[in-house]
Amino acid sequence: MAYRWSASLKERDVTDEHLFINRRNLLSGLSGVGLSVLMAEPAFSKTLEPNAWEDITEYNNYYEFGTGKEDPAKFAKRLTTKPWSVKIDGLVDRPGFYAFEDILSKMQIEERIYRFRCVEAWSMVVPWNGFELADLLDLAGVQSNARFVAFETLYRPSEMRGQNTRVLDWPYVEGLRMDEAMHPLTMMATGIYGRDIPNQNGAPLRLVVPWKYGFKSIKSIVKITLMERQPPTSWNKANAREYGFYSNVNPEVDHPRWSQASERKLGGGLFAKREPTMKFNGYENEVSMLYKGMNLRKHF
Ligand SMILES: Nc1nc2c(c(=O)[nH]1)N[C@H]1C(S)=C(S)[C@@H](COP(=O)(O)O)O[C@H]1N2
Ligand SMILES: [Mo]
Repeated sequence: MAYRWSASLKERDVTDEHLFINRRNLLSGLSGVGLSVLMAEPAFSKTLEPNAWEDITEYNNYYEFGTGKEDPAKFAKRLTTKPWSVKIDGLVDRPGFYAFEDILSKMQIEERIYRFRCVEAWSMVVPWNGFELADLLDLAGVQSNARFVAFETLYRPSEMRGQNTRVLDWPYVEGLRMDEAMHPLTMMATGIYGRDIPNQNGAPLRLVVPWKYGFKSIKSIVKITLMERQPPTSWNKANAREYGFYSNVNPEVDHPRWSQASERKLGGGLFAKREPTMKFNGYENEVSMLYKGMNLRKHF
């Protein structure tokens, strides 16, 4: 528990439109483990109207299955996700292979409705099911000198046709700073709309970091490593000028090739109006303290 993130979440922070809290749980303890029962209830706000199942599962980025938005839905079906285990290693007390079924049985599955903002300036709202990354890391026991978390996607070219091309350096890798990883908004998703997460969305478990651009939310994770040094990340390796380590959603810092000031929500049709993008994707109250004093233009 020692490394669990604990901000002084105020009720006005957690009851705003972005994160609906189960009040009973909120009152039962904002300290320590109490944060793991932050619950997202069905959102009422227009801006958090969940997208349709089809929007969420038929328009994807998952380069292991091709670079087209329709490729993952077409080609991810043949991916075998049973059995599955996650290797947790590095600076942990209990390194080893954690079977997916065992992880599930130990985690408290909740539903959280999050806005999801892709770096390509589209967004959607997804009712995820899953658990906090912090709870998974607690299973392994994070050591005090760990400062970063590295993630790795499955490498299996026989089932992932895109891995036979060199469009990215495989396996796909991502990383978070320790406090980002322990933040209660950071989750491991195992479902959408109460159903198992489809292969194209990252079965059987993928990261969701709602205040960062979509590519940070790495899919089909097989390895998590706690480390002292900042780990490499796939998009930063592919193009360091365009993709930094932090990749926080920020309308004030444009991508070198396009504006990040606005976005189009999926499913609105051809004439959908663009909406202004919000700092930290609308989760500013919850996460801005993590970046206090940092120059976000430099650390983009
Ligand atoms: N392993 C892996 N994870 C990945 C990607 C990928 O190509 N491979 N694409 C990322 C990008 S760019 C986005 S926008 C999101 C898309 O998630 P979704 O298809 O569930 O909407 O997944 C991210 N996670
Ligand atoms: Mo993306």
